[in-house]
Amino acid sequence: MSCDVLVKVDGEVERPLELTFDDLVEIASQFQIADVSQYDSRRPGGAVTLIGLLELAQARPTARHLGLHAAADDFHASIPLEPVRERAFVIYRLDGKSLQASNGGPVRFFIPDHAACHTDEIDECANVKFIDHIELTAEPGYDNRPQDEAAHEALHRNQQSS
Ligand SMILES: Nc1nc2c(c(=O)[nH]1)N[C@H]1C(S)=C(S)[C@@H](COP(=O)(O)O)O[C@H]1N2
Ligand SMILES: [Mo]
Repeated sequence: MSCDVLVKVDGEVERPLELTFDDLVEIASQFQIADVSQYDSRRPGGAVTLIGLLELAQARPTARHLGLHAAADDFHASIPLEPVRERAFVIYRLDGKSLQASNGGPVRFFIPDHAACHTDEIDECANVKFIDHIELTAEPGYDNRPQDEAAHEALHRNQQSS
């Protein structure tokens, strides 16, 4: 199981990555967050910082947007990179194991101080669960986050949480 690729990082990078659980665990400690509940008490788990992934992948200066793709439920967001570069992280572990789907695992993108849903490009809806692909792009990419209250409510009605 730990040899399965959980998330790939590609696009405007010098060194595309395909990361397994073990690869994530082995990322340097300066890029690890042992417990993300310090940022949001409702979120348990450990994470690696986005900046850590960008350094590993050697993101190019042309990388201006961040594509967050969840094939599992076909949910996608594309957000400007600069405002989240230093603060976003991906949650991937809980109690030494891979993060469960009930917590958005195996890999969940998270911006600690996000805006309320659809009030900003960088909103709570951009905290994409089940991400399998992080794509750095020069231009804004595909985004199917709900656009308005009705679409948002319909989405949440189909989900277990929130
Ligand atoms: N893959 C995926 N990620 C998703 C969603 C989704 O439907 N699918 N919903 C988003 C929306 S609209 C919100 S508000 C948050 C909710 O996160 P929570 O369920 O952990 O509270 O997850 C976001 N991430
Ligand atoms: Mo949302």
